[in-house]
Order: sequence, then structure tokens, then C-alpha cells
Amino acid sequence: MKLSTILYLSALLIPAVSAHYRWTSLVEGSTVTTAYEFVRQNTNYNSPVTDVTSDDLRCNTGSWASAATTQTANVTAGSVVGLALDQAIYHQGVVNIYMAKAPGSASEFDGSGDVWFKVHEISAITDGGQSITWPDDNLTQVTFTLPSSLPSGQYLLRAEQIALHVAQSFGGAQFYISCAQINVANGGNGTPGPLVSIPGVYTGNEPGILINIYDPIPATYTQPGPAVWSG
Ligand SMILES: *[C@@H]1O[C@H](CO)[C@@H](O)[C@H](O)[C@H]1NC(C)=O
Ligand SMILES: *[C@@H]1O[C@H](CO)[C@@H](O)[C@H](O)[C@H]1NC(C)=O
Ligand SMILES: [Cu+2]
Repeated sequence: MKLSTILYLSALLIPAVSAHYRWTSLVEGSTVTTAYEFVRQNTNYNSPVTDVTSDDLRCNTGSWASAATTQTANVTAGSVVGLALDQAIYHQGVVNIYMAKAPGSASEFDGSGDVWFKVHEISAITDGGQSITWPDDNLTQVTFTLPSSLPSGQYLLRAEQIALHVAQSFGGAQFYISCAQINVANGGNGTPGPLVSIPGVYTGNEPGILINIYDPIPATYTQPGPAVWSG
């Protein structure tokens, strides 16, 4: 089959706008918790956020209204946590996981200020312009190990997939976001950082956000955001 035919047939198989993937559940170890039990539910249905200067970039549109009714999960430093989606990721892109420590309880924290640090990322794999692989493609969950030096306390845990299929023009990148609320016990004395604000962390002009991923195939890919804090 010609490449154009293959691309046409794959387009038929992918739902265009009706059913985007959403981060709906906290993952604790190997357990996927109930949808929106510990994850703030948003009000933008299946749509992504595209304005990187909007407060909606923090935990998604309308999610603050559900903060108080979202439960906070008890987890321990050094354990595996993550977020799961209602269906597999299908837009080519990359994943970042951020955390922010709440001054008090996570359910009362709006995530404002220079409070966010990156704890995990899944980037693109490039091959000098020969090929580019999106390892977040087809994933239904993303997990990582909380550093054991993470201080105890309540946190927002924010997952972000940046879909890059129409990112060749400014504002084209699509941010699929949710925040979970967790209470970390048995933590350590680490100093997470660098700390950034959300919005503020991105301008939209980053080489990993404003990018044509098809033509030519990028020789390198630069993951947006700060370096990962690994404890
Ligand atoms: C978390 O632990 C606290 C203290 O033991 C408890 O009151 C709370 O119900 C627990 N939360 C959940 C969601 O299990
Ligand atoms: C995701 O699934 C598609 C369709 O089966 C496949 O072509 C692609 O290679 C997969 N991507 C990864 C990263 O496994
Ligand atoms: Cu789409």
C-alpha cells in the first residue's frame, strides 16, 4: 500500500473529535482507582487546553470546582504512583508529570505560585532525522516511583500529555491534563526543584511545543519544561 493510502485508512480508524483520551484515575502501585475518586474532574469534556497562559493549563478547565469533593489518596514516598486514562493516548506527543506541595490540604490548594516541579517525563526518541518514535503512543497509564526523599505532606500530582500533531503553528499544541490529590507519608528531607509556575512554565515557543513533527522529521527533540527532580 502507498503511504498516502495507509495514512488515509488510519485516519478513518481514529475518532476525530468525539472521544479524546482523558486522565481520569490515580494509579497506586498496580491498582487503578475509580475514575475521579482522587482526580479532579474537569468540565471541558474531551477537549484539550491550547492556551499556555491560561490558568486552565494547571489542572484543566473547571477542575477547581471539583477540588473539595475529590478525595485525597494516602500513598508513601518510594512507592509507585501515576495516572491512568479512560482510553489509550493516540495523538503523537510527549508526557510530563509534575507535582506541587500544598501548604495545607491538597483539596484546598489551587496550585498557584512557583510550586511545581517535574517528577517524570516520556520524551520522543529521535534518530538524526531518520525516524521519530512517540513512546507515549497507545499508553493507558503512566506511572513512576515517588522519590523516597520526597518530603511528607499533601500534593497535587499533575499529568500532561502534549499532543503535537498540529503543533506546527503557534497555539497548535494540545495539552491533555488532570490533577490528582495525594497525601505522601514516610517522606524524606529532599528539596524538590527547580520550581516553576503553571501557567508560566511554557511560552508556547519552545522547540518541543512549536514544532512540525512530520516534514522534515525532526533530527532531535527537546522536552519542554524543567529537568526532572529524581530525589
Ligand atoms: C487517609 O488516612 C487518613 C488518616 O489515617 C484517614 O483519615 C483517611 O480516611 C485516609 N484517606 C483515604 C482516602 O483512605
Ligand atoms: C501504537 O499503535 C499503532 C497502531 O497499532 C502502531 O503503529 C504504533 O507503532 C504504536 N506505537 C508505539 C509507540 O508502540
Ligand atoms: Cu484530536
